[in-house]
Amino acid sequence: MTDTSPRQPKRRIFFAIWPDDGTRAALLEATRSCVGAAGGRSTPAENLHLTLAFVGEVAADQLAAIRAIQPPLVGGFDLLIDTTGFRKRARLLWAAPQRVPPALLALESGLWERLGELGIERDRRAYLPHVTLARRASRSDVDIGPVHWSVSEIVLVESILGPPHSTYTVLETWSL
Ligand code: 2AM
Repeated sequence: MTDTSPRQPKRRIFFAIWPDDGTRAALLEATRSCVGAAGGRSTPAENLHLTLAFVGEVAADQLAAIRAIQPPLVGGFDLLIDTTGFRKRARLLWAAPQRVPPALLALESGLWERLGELGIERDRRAYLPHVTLARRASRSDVDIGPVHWSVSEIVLVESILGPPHSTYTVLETWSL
């Protein structure tokens, strides 16, 4: 018998802040020596981003509902990327703001509130906003110059896993 309800292919998605060309160039410039010193597999320039909410794999109907979300309009804000860190187990080198703006946290929690209404629960890990610079890296203690990142929109992104790297496609953009 023909299966009339084929399994929907799932898509891996997340909400993020994506740098514009100028911010991306500044991030690259500020982190070049740090990434060079840490070795490993550096994030391709076009993949640099800061994740707001990682949703994971969703079916088509769930994706449609997520695309229709109205994110909390917290207004534009500035991020100052001025530190780096290292996640030992994943050997992941990241850059981050030392001071996390309240608007960023409001955005993240507001998104999860809306996702919760769609039955999507967040994982329990604390939110640590960061830009992944390299994987399989070694620890680097090189400081980075501050990068001013003016945030005025957020995006919903689809991730297709590599190798060698994930490919990211912006599905939706919202102005803050
Ligand atoms: P990472 O770079 O620190 O691994 C796309 O994969 C984006 O979602 C990346 O920014 C990635 O963060 C993040 N991500 C992947 N899996 C995740 C998970 N289980 N929880 C939170 N963020 C995740």
